[in-house]
Amino acid sequence: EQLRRVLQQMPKAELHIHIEGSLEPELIFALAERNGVKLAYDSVEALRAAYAFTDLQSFLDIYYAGASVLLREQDFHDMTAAYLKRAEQDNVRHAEIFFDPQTHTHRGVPIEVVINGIYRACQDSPVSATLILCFLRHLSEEDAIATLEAALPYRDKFIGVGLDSSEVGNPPEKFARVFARCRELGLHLVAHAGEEGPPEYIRTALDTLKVERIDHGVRCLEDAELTQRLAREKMALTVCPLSNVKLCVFDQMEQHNIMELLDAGIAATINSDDPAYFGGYMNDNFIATFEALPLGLSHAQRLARNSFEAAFLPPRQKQQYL
Ligand code: ES4
Ligand code: ZN
Repeated sequence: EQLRRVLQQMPKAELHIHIEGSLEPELIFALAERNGVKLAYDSVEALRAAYAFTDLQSFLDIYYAGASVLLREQDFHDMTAAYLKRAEQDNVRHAEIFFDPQTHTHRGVPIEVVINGIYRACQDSPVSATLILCFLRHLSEEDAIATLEAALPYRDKFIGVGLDSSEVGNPPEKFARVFARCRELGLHLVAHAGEEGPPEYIRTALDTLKVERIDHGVRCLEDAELTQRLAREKMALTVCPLSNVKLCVFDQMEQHNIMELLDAGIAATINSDDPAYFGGYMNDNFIATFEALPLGLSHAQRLARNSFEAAFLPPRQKQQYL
């Protein structure tokens, strides 16, 4: 119908995409072949059949296994180019792309291979694209600090840092020192919080890490005071509806709280998170959400506007979309 066309055609920014989560099974097998990497699955179909997740950790185990085929700069380039091509089809005009260097450096891949491959694809794309380096929160803060140091020769190739991987038991304050250092360096700061973790993690991400956006954040509604604060401070949440359903944060899309977030005055955005694993890219997320919930044209316009307002773009580049 008409709303569907509006959702597809409207210009939008994607602010929560893990580039390793855009690796489609077909590309995983092609790269495994190219690099002589042995996979634990016999076929594309067998791999895809394993994408039945019960929680965040059950997904992360398969996601890190999939990333094991990435060895050369060209591999990182090809993965990123494929994502950007797909994003362009969804009328994504700007993408802020997460990457997980520790997933690769811990396998012996040099960080410059990771950064240079991803960055070159961004430069070659008609979609505006910038990079956010994420620290794996299940690893130590010392490891995060060493990763930051190793990345600093490439400081001009990423605009910010984030925090991802296993949330529960790894609260934001575990990374207080490395985020303080990143803040001094003038990097933008974001963190996953309130996906599986409690509202308190959202509060410490704001107060201790001083992040500028919250990734997910959907559990904020369990805390009325925090909800009001997020609205008052115009703190953007990068919500990922298909991800939340696949990882059982919500049982079904009909139970998703994005309409409540918007109606509470929170600057929520819609994003794809790990589109190759969760069943869809940007427009798939918009359409699935709007089919399941009584959202209308004004919500669509609000979500698109929120995505550009929350983007880490210079005012002039933003204004052409606002
Ligand atoms: C992630 Cl959905 C999600 N949550 C936390 N960390 C992640 N890394 C990739 N996808
Ligand atoms: Zn994420």
